[in-house]
Amino acid sequence: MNTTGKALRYNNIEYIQPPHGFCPGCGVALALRYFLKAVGEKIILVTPPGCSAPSISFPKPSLVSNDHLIDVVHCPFGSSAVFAGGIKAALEARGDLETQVIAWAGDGATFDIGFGALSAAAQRNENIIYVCYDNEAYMNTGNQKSGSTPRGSQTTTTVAPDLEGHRDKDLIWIMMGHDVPYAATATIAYPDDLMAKARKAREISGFRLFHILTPCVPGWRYPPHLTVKLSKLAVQTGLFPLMELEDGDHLTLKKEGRTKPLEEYIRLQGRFEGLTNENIASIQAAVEKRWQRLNRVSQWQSDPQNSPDCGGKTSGG
Ligand SMILES: Cc1ncc(C[n+]2csc(CCOP(=O)(O)OP(=O)(O)O)c2C)c(N)n1
Ligand code: SF4
Ligand SMILES: [Mg+2]
Repeated sequence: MNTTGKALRYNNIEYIQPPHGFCPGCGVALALRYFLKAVGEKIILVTPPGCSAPSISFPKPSLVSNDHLIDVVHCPFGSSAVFAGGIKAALEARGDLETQVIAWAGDGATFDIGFGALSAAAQRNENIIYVCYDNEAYMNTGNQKSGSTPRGSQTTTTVAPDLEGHRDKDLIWIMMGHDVPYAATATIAYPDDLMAKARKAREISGFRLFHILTPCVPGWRYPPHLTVKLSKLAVQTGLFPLMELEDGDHLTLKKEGRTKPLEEYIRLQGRFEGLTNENIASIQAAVEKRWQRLNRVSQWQSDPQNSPDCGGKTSGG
């Protein structure tokens, strides 16, 4: 599936060379593989502490392009966006307008600890691509809850899932409030869609953000062969909508394909162990609430008569 409708232009080069440190079945490794296939030439990757940083650097640097190592900068945990913005500004000052600087940060580094830096870089419209690879917890340190951990999921810091007290943090919605040129969600179950969006983002200047769902085998507690299936189910159950945000507020929401019950996704993962049908119904209600909010925005744009500004009626002059 390719929701952008654009012809694909990506290559067959493998930019991640063994040995690398990702676990078998790691969703982050697949996301990075596809992302680099789309934008792998002339890049600098900035990555904070998290699973990616050690996995691409130990036992040896493993990101390779055209027989040379891709430049990777390991930055402090809370500063990926501003670090990348600084590098891009320095390149531009030296006359290099071509090299893309990509921040590649986990959900902890994005939703929580790097949130201020992310917001500042987005507001300044720094000319970078920011990717949040989201495995929905602090996985490199053993699965602590992050601002992206879903309702009902167990972590080492949330023994009893707090369903009623939980509040979501919607990264694309937050980006809408920053008037960014481009933001998109993607999953590794739809690589054509992911790569087409990455190619498209490469052609845009200013701040661009990706939110990519990346299942984690030990953290989500499932067998490694289910990584792609879970990524697909997250979309098919409506938990992780595929969408694109352009020019600050033009939201394209992929509405087709919501065909599966939430339970099918939840019951495959040990992190949701013990949830009752009632619990799942309450998660479903939260999913519907989010869809209603996203739908309202995408409908205002496709049908101005539905705009809250005109009370659902044409003004009539
Ligand atoms: C300022 C700071 N606090 C804590 C840590 C310890 N630390 C290293 S990786 C990590 C988890 C990162 O989580 P996330 O950003 O979600 O990436 P993931 O590990 O899930 O890939 C933590 C807490 C650190 N390196 N620096
Ligand atoms: S712990 Fe999870 S996110 Fe980290 S490398 Fe392993 S599978 Fe990937
Ligand atoms: Mg994480």
